[in-house]
Amino acid sequence: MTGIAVHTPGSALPVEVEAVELHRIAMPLVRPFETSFGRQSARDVLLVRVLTAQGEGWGECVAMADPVYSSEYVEGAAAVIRDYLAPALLDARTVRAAEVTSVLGATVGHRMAKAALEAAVLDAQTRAAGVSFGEYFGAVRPEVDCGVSVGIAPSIEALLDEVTEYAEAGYRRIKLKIKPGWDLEPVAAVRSMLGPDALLQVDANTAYTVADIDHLRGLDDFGLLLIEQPFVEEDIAAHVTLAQAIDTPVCLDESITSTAVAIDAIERDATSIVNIKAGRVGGYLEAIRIHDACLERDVPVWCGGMLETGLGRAANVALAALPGFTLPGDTSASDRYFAEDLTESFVLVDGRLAVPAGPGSGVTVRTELVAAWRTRPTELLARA
Ligand code: NPQ
Ligand code: MG
Repeated sequence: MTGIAVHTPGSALPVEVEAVELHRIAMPLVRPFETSFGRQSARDVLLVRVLTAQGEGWGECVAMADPVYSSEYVEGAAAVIRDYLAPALLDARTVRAAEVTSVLGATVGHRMAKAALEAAVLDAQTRAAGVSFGEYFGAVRPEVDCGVSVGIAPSIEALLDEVTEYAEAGYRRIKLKIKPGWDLEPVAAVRSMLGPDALLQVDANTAYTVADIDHLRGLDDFGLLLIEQPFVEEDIAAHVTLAQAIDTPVCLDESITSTAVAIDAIERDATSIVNIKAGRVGGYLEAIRIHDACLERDVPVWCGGMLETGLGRAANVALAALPGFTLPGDTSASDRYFAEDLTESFVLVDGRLAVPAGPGSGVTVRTELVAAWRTRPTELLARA
């Protein structure tokens, strides 16, 4: 088990929240990213800044522009923060990051929106205490092994070119996005190009049904680390059926919305590896509880990614430094997605990214870029 900030009692001091700001920006992607739910060519990002008596804190909301990965989306997240979550936080006045979930508890769901607020409070609180996210979370390593997620390509040839580029950059694991009509053939081609020892996995983002189980069994020929989320998020039973039918380990992403759901899915043998994304589960502190529950049950975990800017990436890298994160994450370098990052850029060195060591998230939001990339006026939310 890891303990939150066991060695740093001062990091648990609360902050006094005075205002919340919402910032909307658009960042062009270096290449379009295609998954079974669509093709993205820019990242529409909602940033949250909390102003507290102890200093500022920034958080990134990972919701996408459209509700296609999960039910949350950027406009909806901004609305629920404006109308429900920020007022609750401002009403509480004095709050610790560990209390944010209960302060926001009257609102059901909206985990990505809640996670962004919790991250901002966490940043303000740990910055004020001079403690890094890594220290606060219980990181056990100074850098983390990185993988890369590769979108659906226009052709096998284009896919092999893209994978070659990432392999040459030093990524320690390749993940291929798959969907019906783009699965066995691209996976076979990449496996034969990389050789038998390369770490390779696939992610279906819910594109299949139980009728596809016989077909999916064909993936067993390719020595994959895992198949991620083949079926709809609510259908744990379908994943149990697949896990019984296939040798490739099944790993849930979209389905895992809380520690309780994670434990249930593990106990039912629906998932033998877990993808942890803080946004999907309502925050970094819930993500750590899932990590702890998995570690206790010998279930390996890895850190997922949502095309975060350097701000969210910094927190993900700190999370991925916890002991149970034994598989490379989707914690790719800044240049995998963006020509210029919102913070200091994350650079791959020997297939790894360094865990930021400075206070809070350890990175600085470049406010001149927030201004340059802004797509909506800043919203200032303060006590009435
Ligand atoms: C996944 N991420 O593991 C996701 C899903 C995903 C790195 O594969 C814009 C914003 C586009 C968020 C595409 C990776 C996205 C996105 C895919 C998240 O399922
Ligand atoms: Mg996924």
